Amino acid sequence: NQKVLEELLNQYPSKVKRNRKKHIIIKDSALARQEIEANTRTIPGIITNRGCAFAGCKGVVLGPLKDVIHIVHGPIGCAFYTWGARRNKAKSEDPTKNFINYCVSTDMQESDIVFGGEKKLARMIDEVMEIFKPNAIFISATCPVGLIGDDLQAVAKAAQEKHGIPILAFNCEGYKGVSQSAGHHIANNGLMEGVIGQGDWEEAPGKYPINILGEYNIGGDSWEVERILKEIGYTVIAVMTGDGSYEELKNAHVAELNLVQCHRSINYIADMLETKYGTPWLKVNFIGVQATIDSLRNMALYFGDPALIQKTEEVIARELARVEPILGQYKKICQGKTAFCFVGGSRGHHYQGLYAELGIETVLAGYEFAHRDDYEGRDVIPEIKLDADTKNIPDLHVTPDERRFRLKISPERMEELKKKIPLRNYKGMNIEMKDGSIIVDDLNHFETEEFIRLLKPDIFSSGIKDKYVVQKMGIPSKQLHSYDYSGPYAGFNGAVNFARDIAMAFTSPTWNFITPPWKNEPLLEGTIAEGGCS
Ligand code: CFM
Ligand code: HCA
Repeated sequence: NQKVLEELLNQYPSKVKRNRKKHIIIKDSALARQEIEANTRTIPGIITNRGCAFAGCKGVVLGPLKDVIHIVHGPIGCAFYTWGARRNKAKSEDPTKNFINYCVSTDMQESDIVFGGEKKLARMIDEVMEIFKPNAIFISATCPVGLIGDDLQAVAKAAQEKHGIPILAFNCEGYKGVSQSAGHHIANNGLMEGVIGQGDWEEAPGKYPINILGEYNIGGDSWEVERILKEIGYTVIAVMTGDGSYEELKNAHVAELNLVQCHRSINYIADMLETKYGTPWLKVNFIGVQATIDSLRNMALYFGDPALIQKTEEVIARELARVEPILGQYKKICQGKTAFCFVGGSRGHHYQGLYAELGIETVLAGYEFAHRDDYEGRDVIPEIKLDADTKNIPDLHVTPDERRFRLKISPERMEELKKKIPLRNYKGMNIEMKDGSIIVDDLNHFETEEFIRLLKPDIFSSGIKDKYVVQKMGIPSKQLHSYDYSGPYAGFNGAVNFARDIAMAFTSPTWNFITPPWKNEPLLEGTIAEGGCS
């Protein structure tokens, strides 16, 4: 693979080669450590898959909150981009409080850019109040708003006084960071300051109260996770933010444990909740059968109640007996195949376990916008150099809540448990990858095509921006962002759905009609002779 990589990099101009080289590694466990460059600026024009800070804030973290009206202050294209494409599902007991299908925007025009958009935004808030009466309004900024200097915070404050509901403004202009990741951080800070802890609950309404962080209910994932957890006996206080709501989130402080599924997008809140309320967080992964089982066992161990541990084992045994025979059938089709697994900030890692369960080896993986700790593990955090782009979004200064801070477990028990379960910890993707596999940060379209040509995977998984290019190369492509209109893929039922969809991708007769370019004869044949023309 070293040769493959050299061949690829040599096609770049030398400056680009120097840059990209730092973002690509070939896994070699003989080396003490392998550092990867991540969370730095993309080379302009290289055709990255990354999105912007607005996408990370409004589109990813805030957007799924269903009882909130999300106003996109900006040109209509930015709002349109976040309208339903992510497939974060939501249903509500009260249908008048589920706004998930709406897309609300100030639709800024040239005149607003010239004369300012604040008045238009204030009018829009009045209109939203008249039509929807939401539990809260969130305003998200797009690039031009920051460039012309509209004061969102002032508009939000005045409107909040006028209408008497929480109105929060997020300065998540697209250019605020090098990717979606900056937007996650901005959203985390805003939710922590303006939502979590605003409720008046002093204790949880049921046993084993937990929050699920970094679970966005894409294709119904969180419904499957909640099905399992509720059956075991957990009380889910809030999901952040899949099928979530302002109403749930404001009481999230009463949980005894915070689960973290996608660490990249929400580790900031997980840490802040521990500092403020004394609630530890546990890294979980509900993608894949074994990962789901491990997560359930770790949770039971944290609470340490024998009845809970027993119920956990009962549910695991029953679910396994149900799904294993079905998975076995699909495995026969998938066994021995290879995959590329390139997704945003955590799925590039999480889906490898599920692929492996089907007998599929991941030969190339990476993230669009993850940080070094998502690749190399949390231990590396103190070494990460903070550049100006990162410092752009400061960490909130959080202190223990005078009234509500309570250590949920003693420091001794914490130390003991940390040896057994990933409390406050995650290991990173690289550790689990096989020697010789390729790890790429911020993969671009040129590298996608080149790596496919060189490694010829049986399946490619990424997003909408590269899916069709790859399928035209004759390789089935599974979107691991939107799940291609399918899902859920989490939990036990999700593993079955995923296996079915992947097996279907391999067996589809479509591929008989497409010949990959490298299997074709040269497009031009013949000799060029001087003189004649016939
Ligand atoms: Fe987390 Fe996500 Fe992901 Fe992400 Fe995203 Fe997404 Fe993703 Mo698309 S929060 S980092 S910013 S798991 S939207 S639900 S699929 S890139 S890998
Ligand atoms: C985003 C959202 C996205 C895009 C997916 C894709 C998602 O980054 O703004 O490129 O296919 O999951 O919907 O990541």
